[in-house]
Amino acid sequence: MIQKRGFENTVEEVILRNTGYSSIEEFNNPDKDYYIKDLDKVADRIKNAIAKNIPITIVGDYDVDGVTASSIMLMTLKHMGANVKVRLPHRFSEGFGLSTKIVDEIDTGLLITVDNGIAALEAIQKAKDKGLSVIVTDHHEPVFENGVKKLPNADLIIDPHAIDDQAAFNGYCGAGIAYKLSSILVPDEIFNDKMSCFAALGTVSDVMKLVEENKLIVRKGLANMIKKGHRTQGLEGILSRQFCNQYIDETDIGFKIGPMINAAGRLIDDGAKKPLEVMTTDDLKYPNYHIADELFDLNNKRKQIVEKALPEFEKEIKEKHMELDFPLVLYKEDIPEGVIGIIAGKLAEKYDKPALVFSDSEDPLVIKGSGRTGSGVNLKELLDMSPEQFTKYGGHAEAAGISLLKSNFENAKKVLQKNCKVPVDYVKDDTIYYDLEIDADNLKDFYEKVKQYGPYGEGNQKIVFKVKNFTLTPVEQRDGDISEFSFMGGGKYVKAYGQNGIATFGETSKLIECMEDRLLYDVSVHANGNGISKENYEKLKYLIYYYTAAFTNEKGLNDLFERIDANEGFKKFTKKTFTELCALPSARQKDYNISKMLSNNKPPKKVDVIGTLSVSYFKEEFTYQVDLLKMYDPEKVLEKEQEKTIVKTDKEILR
Ligand SMILES: [Mn+2]
Repeated sequence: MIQKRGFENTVEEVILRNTGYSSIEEFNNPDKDYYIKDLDKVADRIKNAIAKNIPITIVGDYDVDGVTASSIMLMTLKHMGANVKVRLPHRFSEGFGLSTKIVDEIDTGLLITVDNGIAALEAIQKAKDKGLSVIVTDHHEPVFENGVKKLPNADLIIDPHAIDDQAAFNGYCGAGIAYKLSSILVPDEIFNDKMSCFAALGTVSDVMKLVEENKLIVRKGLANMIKKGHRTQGLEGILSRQFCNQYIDETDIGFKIGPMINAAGRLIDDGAKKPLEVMTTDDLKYPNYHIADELFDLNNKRKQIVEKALPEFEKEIKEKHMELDFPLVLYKEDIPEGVIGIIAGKLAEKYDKPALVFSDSEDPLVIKGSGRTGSGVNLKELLDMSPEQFTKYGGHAEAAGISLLKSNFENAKKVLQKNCKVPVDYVKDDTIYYDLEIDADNLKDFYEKVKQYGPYGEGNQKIVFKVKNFTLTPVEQRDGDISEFSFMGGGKYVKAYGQNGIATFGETSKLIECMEDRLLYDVSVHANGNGISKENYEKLKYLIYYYTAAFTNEKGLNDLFERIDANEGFKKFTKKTFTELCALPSARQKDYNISKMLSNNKPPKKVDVIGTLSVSYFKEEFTYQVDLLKMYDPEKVLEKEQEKTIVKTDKEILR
């Protein structure tokens, strides 16, 4: 089913509905003073400590927000000449945030927490007892005991989320707060630009609402991420590894950059220090793409682990007839704790029911699990029904972390399945909703407006638009020309959907130009006349995957890779091979499918299109890309429904 959501008729009306503001002026609020009380005091305290050469230890966290917050604080204090180091918690052996174990390691000086600390009452008391000064900067919930809020015994606390009326806005992430502090401590524009990149990464990755100052932080960060000299050299390396160094949008953070920063911390106990080290490196000569290679490889490894484990779980579900289990409760040894949440999420989505996935922990008697909801079940409430089953648990309605005795797994599973019920009002909804119907001739105005109100994501969801009677024209085919595949295809991809606006509008040609540069650079680095190393060959495969993903289905890609392996092999791989391969039909299968579909319906063919728009930062401008949710012949809509012809977007394929 396809249905209009709401009665709104303009972009502004949809924005107000989605964000809950009563007027566009209030949503924009360009001159609002985003103060945080006590931030000056914190700044003075830090300046004092530096003046007296007091050692400073920053304690952050291992997720993207924790690492970016730590990066900001570390670089800021170093810039000020501080004697400073960072200690990130070890994911498996220590768990989240500041612990008494970490406090034990710090002999003297000033301890500053970022993205954690508000709930570390015991550890902070211990630090104070040892004579340390403690500054907490955090955005998490405080501890409540018998309904009474208990704050840590720190010298100063910044947590607008935990402390009422501490700030004009209380939705910052850890990196956002670190960024605010950094802006006071180092009022240097270019330095501040570099820090804004980290703040934007933390804000989007921690799924903060993209309103108020968060909106401004993310805009600023995205704009700087594509500017040489306004991002650290290390971050540039990370961005370039994901092809986001020249143009980027907010979803790239969530799907490409964030996962790469997270990967090391997911797989290695103290892995989070790797992205910290990379991101805070800023003294290399450009280009520096290689410095992020380790993170890139770890992220691929993380993907491989998930890709390998997922079918194993699915097989078990099938073999043991667990399809009707509700929730799914599964255990498998040897799966890194850091990826079980990803697996639980994928299973929950696939089976549309809650999924709890367990694997071994550092303690042989205890297994650790991660739960994700499905069918509208509140996971927190479910776990609260049988706390005696777990050694530790926590979380919220959608996601939870659980530890339990290995010997109690089967029993806990039974109890969970007995207690878990589908909420009575839950109905699975496959309807594709759109917000606005746009006339094909007005697309350009629509894009301009969409751009104004971004970034989109949490708290400001993308506007889904429908264009009726869109004119499709067949795709031209010019095989063998390198400028014709890949991102040149990006332009073509768009072109395939009509010439009324999308194709001819935007900065597609410039985008093509810059992608071509990147492509040729990568090919020349990885493949010279003497072939390439096996390691670089793997990277090159990924490049091909990336460049062709917009057109290629899974089978097409596999065909392509098989062909490379069988006929060429990495030893013979050259730029020429690359060019030839890219011209192969299998690399362009989706392109062909679209062409076929179009030529079967000799032009001009009118279709209805439902999609969202991605607005990427590019140089001083923007580029636009349509993420297609559905394209259908309105006359054959029923037939199409049955065929489920939802065309995947690049992002879905890459995911
Ligand atoms: Mn956070």
